[in-house]
Amino acid sequence: MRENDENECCYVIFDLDGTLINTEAIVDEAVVSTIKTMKKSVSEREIFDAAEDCRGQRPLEASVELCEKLSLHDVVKPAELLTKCGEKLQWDGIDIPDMPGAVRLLEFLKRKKVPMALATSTSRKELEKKMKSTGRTSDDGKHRGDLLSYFDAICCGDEVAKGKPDPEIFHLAMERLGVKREDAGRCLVFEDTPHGVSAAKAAGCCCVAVPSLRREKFDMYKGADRVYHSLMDIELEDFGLPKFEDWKEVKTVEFVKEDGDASLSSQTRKYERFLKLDAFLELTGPVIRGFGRGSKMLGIPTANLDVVPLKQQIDKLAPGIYFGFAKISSGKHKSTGIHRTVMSIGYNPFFNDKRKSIEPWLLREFEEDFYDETLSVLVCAYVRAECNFTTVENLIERIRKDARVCEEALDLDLVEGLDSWKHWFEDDV
Ligand code: ADP
Ligand code: RBF
Ligand code: MG
Repeated sequence: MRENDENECCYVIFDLDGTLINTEAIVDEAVVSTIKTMKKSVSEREIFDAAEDCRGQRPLEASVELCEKLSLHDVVKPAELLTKCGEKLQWDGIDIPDMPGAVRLLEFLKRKKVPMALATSTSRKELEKKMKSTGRTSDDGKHRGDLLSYFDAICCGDEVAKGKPDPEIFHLAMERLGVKREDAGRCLVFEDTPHGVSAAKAAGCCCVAVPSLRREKFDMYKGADRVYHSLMDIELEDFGLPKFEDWKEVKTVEFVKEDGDASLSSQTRKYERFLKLDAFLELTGPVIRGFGRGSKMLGIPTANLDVVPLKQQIDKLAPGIYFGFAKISSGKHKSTGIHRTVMSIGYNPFFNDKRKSIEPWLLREFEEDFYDETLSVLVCAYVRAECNFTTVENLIERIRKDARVCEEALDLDLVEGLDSWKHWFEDDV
């Protein structure tokens, strides 16, 4: 962990893949089309399901598990499957989504005039392909090519002799930002892999890790000064950088520091808080069956939605706890109105689920269940990262607190921008 020393960061260096952009869905597509040509008897849905279950491992490990799950041993070996999928991956002409929170972070640092560099292992040519604007735009109306416009320096893998974990690329980034070697500690590096963290630390930089390999042991990142679940959770002021101004406090719900929370910012926090999303997100689908844990173990029923057809949408969100609104738009409970909801979208670390789930708890009582009916959820605000708990009572208490954050924020009209979703509130209720 970072010592509370005078090293105040005033430069920021970013890794690209897995840190700022998300290539997961594109890799999935390549995997599906590769396997489809090898084994006709497996359906697309089976492959997507298996891919979802193998998520977050290193490529070869994921390939081994995929081959087992889909019984591919008679048609291909894991290493060969990997090569074949690699050949399918064409970056040009594809719109690659941002990692959740990436644009918010880049925009904020740019506005605060913090010099930034990109230090990517991708070659210049590959980078150009990945960044090529396809004419398609993301939610905020920006072309992908614009991502590069945030940086004062761009360093690619083919500009250095040794790749990460060697520090060379960070030395190059520092040189281009005009930072002397002895001032390396003034650079804050964002990385998603253990190799990247080693490289940044070997260069003498301050480094935060935001692991995208979910099953990587957290101690593989122990060289990092801090590990976060997503870019949404970064506390820039802990590193001497300007503090984000968009969190809103809920002054009726007291903040209690979790055991082992070493962040400096949490020492001074008094209240729970939430972050309104730049773009609200609508998630619609039939309510599916989960493990039945919600009501039985926690006394908190959650109306689960299927993650596979909603993958593209939930990729826009960091795994975590959110709140918003829900309505049931088909089935017996249709037209029961708009309900406030607090939900977890993620892997439920307390239960160590392999697969992501979307679990909205509607903040009202229902006399009977509504499986298979269509639920539409409007996700409006982020509350926190998912966490583990030592006891089930602590988990329950925390979920109930999330509900209070939601109730207070909505009672006090603290979430702006609901007007532009008028149609959603008026249709079908
Ligand atoms: P599962 O693991 O199958 O999701 P849960 O114990 O979480 O089981 O129960 C969820 C089901 O309970 C939902 O699918 C829904 O039909 C019903 N339900 C009843 N009240 C609520 C509520 N307030 N919020 C969410 N779901 C509810
Ligand atoms: N599960 C966790 O493991 N960690 C959490 O931090 C967590 N937070 C939750 C917050 C809310 C608002 C809700 C509705 C659920 C949360 N859960 C969390 C998920 C819970 O484990 C899940 O709903 C049950 O396992 C039922 O499947
Ligand atoms: Mg549930």
